[in-house]
Amino acid sequence: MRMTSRRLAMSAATASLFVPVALAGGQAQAAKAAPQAGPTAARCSTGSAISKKLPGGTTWRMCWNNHSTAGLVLTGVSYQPKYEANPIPVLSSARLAQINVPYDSGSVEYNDLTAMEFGSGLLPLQPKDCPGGVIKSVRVYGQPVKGLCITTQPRGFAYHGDSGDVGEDPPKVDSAQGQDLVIYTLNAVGYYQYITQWNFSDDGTITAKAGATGNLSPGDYDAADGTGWPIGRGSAAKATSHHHNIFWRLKFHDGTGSPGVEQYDTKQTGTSRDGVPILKTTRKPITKELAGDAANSRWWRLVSKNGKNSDGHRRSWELVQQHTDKYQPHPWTKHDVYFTQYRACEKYASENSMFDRSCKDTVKHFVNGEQLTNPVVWVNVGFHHIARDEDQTPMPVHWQGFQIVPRDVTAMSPLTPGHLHKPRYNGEPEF
Ligand SMILES: [Cu+2]
Repeated sequence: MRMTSRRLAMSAATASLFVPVALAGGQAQAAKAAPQAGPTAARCSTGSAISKKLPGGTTWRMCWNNHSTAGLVLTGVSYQPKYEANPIPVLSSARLAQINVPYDSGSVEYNDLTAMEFGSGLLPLQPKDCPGGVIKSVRVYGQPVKGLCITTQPRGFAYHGDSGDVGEDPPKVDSAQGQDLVIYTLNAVGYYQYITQWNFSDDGTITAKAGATGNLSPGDYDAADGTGWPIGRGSAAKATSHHHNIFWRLKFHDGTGSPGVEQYDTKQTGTSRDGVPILKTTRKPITKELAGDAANSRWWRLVSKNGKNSDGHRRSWELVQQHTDKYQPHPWTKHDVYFTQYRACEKYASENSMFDRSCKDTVKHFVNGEQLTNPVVWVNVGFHHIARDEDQTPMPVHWQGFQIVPRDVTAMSPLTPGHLHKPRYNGEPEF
């Protein structure tokens, strides 16, 4: 049970005029221009540009805004690693598309974006909530809320290696620690507070994650039906178990057009004479809309039709999903990824019709056999929350998410140190 049921509002809350940065310009029309980002950086409305050069030499650029339903929206995301003369466009749009919360007891189901006006639940951040960063103001119901953190964080080892392994003489030990540009908001939905976070790493990896914190709902300590976990002394009070099915909606754009989608599967095809299994990897172009299921050794990538790296390989971005507890009963939450043909009215993974009655209602309905020439990617990551004593109080953050990893965007790692960033170390080593 949740207390909050906010009034639905369709209008986007726009960024306030706060600290215009280098890329700002173009005012109101800029948000429309962002999806058309070409080889140069996207133009953002005033105060909504982010441009950050990380210590490893990689620059990430994008525009941000807060939508009253979807929350944090990133547009015109580009990546410019060291040695690249121009920004490489990656995503024209990236945001949440639903947080679906069905209870195991069957008592209730929430759609925390569409029914709870997620983006208007933006909470203010204190300086200590955004260490080393900048907190930007966001207008919610006409009032400024200092609710967007833009900062950098260390991410541990970027690499460690011995250059003798690739033929350098004398050999060197190379090591580096990595850094992320980190962008997040905190949104209240009833007793829960969700962190919507994006990490942009110096090696080109993008990590989308949602964290749930706040408090267990006081009204949910009633699980006489056996679908909860005892919280508190003895077993008098049981918190009802539930799923958080979180959808992200991604639109890739490489600056020249929409990329294609490919699915890769690796399977055993035989056994060698030495008794070692032989594995083959197959590529399947996804040319029609698809509700895709994760499987062992299966992955998908968005691959540019035109853009190639300096090795002549087509640039692509791989989806990396890890653990998920997707909710099986609904056709719109039972699949891991949905690739749908772009339609402007298809905005949310469920309860979509509430915004346009002529539009289909769920992402499962969006998959209806169309040719996939302009793909929208819907990533579903579920978390089955069986509460535990340690969830009180406040509840420690539990995270769910996925990554977007560059595959052949550059000919070598963008973090390769200068003494190894040479043709002789790209490909088969020469000794
Ligand atoms: Cu939960």
